[in-house]
Amino acid sequence: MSFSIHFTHAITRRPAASITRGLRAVDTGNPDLALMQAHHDSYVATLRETGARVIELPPLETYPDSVFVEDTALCLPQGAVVMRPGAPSRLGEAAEMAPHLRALYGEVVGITGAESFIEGGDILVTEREILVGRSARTNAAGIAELAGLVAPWGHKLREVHTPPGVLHFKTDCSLLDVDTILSTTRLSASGCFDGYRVIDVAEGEEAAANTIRFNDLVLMPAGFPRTRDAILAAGYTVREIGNSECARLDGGMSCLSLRFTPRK
Ligand code: CIR
Repeated sequence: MSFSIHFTHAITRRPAASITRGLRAVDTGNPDLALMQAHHDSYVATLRETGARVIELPPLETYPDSVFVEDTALCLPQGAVVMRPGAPSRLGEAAEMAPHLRALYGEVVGITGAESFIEGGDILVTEREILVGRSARTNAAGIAELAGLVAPWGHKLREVHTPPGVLHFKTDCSLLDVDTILSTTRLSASGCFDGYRVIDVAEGEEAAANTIRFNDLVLMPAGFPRTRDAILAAGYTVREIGNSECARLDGGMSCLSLRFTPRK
């Protein structure tokens, strides 16, 4: 079993009505909560289809972006690291996640430096290394602190760059299998995936780059047929999930869950 693509558990959080105050780079109108909830239901059902245990947390009205649980923690087999989100309105979300991780993991540590900021969306875990993109949300101090925390667990960390104007490193890439990365051309052109097999998303379908490989399935946002066909042609089993409402808030497939196999 490969820890980067096979998981026994996931944690999600139902969207809150306050989602209309969620952060966004460009305002394309408020998300429709009922439609977002319907998409979320199908996301959770698809994760469960693989046999995983999915823990659905209740909505958290205080934090409009709290449906995007990925940003609150990094979950590795050896333990979990609670993040320090760089968006001030999201900082408190990490502490809300910590007790749920402690219930499942033997070891839970945290990013604590006052100047350290890091969000899970900037972290891509592959079988051989952990790539962390510096971004508007993730800084050098946060990356250095994370490197120190995961080194005793045997993980090597490599700092990379998030393309300018892109929210998170993983907005533009995802892992399809232990050797294969789906990426936008603007990111893969930087050479950061040299040594991996790279499948580029179709031109004009950049928003399809944020997928997740979860056990035997690849979950991808609906509406990107050329990229879907490329992933299918490469032999993966694909599930398309509606993402129109999360996309208004710059969110995608990876943002909506923490995926892991905890060691007690
Ligand atoms: C934010 O700006 O923080 C949210 N509106 C979207 C977070 C997406 N999370 C992710 O890519 N991991």
